[in-house]
Amino acid sequence: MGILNVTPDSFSDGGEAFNRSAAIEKGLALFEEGADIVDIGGESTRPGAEPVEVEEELTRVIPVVEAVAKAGPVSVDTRRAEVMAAAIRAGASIVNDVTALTGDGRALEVVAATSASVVLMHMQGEPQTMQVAPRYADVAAEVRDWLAARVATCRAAGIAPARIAIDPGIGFGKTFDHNLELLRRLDLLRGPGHPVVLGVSRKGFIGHLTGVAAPRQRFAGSVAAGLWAAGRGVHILRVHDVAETRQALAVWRAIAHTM
Ligand code: HH2
Repeated sequence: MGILNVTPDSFSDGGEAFNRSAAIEKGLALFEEGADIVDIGGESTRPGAEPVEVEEELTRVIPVVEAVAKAGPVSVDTRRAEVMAAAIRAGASIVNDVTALTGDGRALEVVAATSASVVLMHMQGEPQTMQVAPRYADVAAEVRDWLAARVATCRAAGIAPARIAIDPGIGFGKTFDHNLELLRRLDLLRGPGHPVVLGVSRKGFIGHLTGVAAPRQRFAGSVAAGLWAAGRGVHILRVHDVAETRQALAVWRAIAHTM
């Protein structure tokens, strides 16, 4: 899953594709690099980010979804039911929601009424405050149980199990230690039987580990974490550097599958 942020302030690539035609071009390039899905978002969810108005989010995202979805599968990274509905009408086939359809009272019914798939991500708290004091007794078990409960709610609302994927939400209301513990125990997430999505690309824990302050320079650390995750059964990696990740996965897969 290649990341396309149509935002001025994303932590990792802020402003790079804020212009509409640049965003469309980048989305198409991600498919050419080998992305199976392009994930399009119009609101930054980095720690401390300010929410954007729904009209602004629609203006940023919908024309880009419409153009990029002609070239391949598109997911829309949003917490707003109105944006989900409009993006699905514009051609998105997946809703990627960092609030797991809890952030908007209408999100569950909007997704259930369509044939779109959904990525349910775990987050403790809200982006504005989530890194203030994240707390868990057992982070991996709690994240797994919370996601299993969200899956049950989605299924009860009429979303077929085959349409649901789960994501532990690395960096969303988690300390450095919580992130590492979640990555170490990724196998726990295979319990509920849904595809696992993971976003580690350029994230803060890599900077914390390596001292690399600039997110764009965290590529090697991102690939290391991605390969670790692939080895633990993660199905979908949400990444900025698609071609390089593809290359790393091809090598890993050839070795791992011939052992
Ligand atoms: N991480 C980000 C945004 N959306 N969605 C899923 N499913 N999993 C993630 O880990 C995830 C996500 C944050 O990364 P990015 O989009 O690069 O930055 P920003 O939130 O600043 O737009």
